[in-house]
Amino acid sequence: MSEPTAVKPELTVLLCAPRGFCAGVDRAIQIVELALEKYGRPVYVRHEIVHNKFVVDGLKAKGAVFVEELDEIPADHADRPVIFSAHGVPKSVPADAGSRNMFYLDATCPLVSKVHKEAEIHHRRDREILLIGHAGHPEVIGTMGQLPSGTVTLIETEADAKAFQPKSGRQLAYITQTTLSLDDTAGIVDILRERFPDIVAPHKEDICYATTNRQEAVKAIAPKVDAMIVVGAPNSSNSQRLREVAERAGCKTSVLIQRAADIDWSRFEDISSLGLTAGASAPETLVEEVIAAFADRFSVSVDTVRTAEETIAFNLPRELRDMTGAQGGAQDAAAE
Ligand code: 2E6
Ligand code: F3S
Repeated sequence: MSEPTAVKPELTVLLCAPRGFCAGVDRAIQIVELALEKYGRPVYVRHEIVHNKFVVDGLKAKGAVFVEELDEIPADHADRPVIFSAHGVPKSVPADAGSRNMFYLDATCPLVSKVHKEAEIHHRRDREILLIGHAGHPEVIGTMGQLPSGTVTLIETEADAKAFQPKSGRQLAYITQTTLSLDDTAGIVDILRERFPDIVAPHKEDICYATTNRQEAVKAIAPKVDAMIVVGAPNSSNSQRLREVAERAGCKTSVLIQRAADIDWSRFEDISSLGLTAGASAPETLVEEVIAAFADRFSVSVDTVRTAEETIAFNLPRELRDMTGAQGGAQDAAAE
């Protein structure tokens, strides 16, 4: 007699929308792909184009070579294109590439470039600049590197905001990293505003639309589920923030995983509902892989919970624009 088939426990998966790729990530990956198509292999990329191993490995397989610094590019390949990652670079990097006569394409997200421009404007207007962000993150290194060393003061925490002492009597201004926690940043900004009521704020929030929308979606779902999974890389700031947002919204089991193979099943034994989202650099195929892994163990029903619509798209660099059809609705950084 055959064994009775084990009945799988029921699991409702609430799928956050929006999730996954943002317009800046889409554009950055497209820049590498189109550069490979136009210029052949290898194409060099400075730093992970976006913080996702799956994306990086896929591009490596197509002929992209990833380096952390330009001097890792062999001298006999100095004529190959080099692409700067979506996170942005200090001014010294294009200057260095220029002095070596390298051809570069800049995949910096236009919304990061917008923050770079704000920094320059504040500097030109003789303001003392504070950058709210995480030390060591490439975006923070890139933004601080738009101005001479020592010009920008990094504020990471509320304690930093309380301890900050202006270096001068000049007007203060703050800018931020694009992928911060909305709530943490609001706390820091409140302290700065309380201490320095005249501090100049960004015209439009520096935390980008994708960060905002993904955090809002997690906030809506996290209180309703037994556990939350964020698909994303450990070095992805926006993905890490999503995991924290879920935890703070009351979800005790809130886990960041790169892909299905990383799931620690002991943490999901007794759940009947699961929230699922993906950071802005995580491909949808990895979300599908996670759902399939749960479907092997549970009788899964998936409900998408949409909290915002996203239609934004960015123009490609001029050198690559002729390679695709017209990009309806695409815009440059200035338009955002
Ligand atoms: C560039 C700027 C912001 O770590 P972080 O979240 O910044 O980066 P990724 O690559 O995970 O996400 C996309 C991105 C690129 N976000
Ligand atoms: Fe840009 Fe925001 Fe994505 S800054 S790369 S749109 S997460």
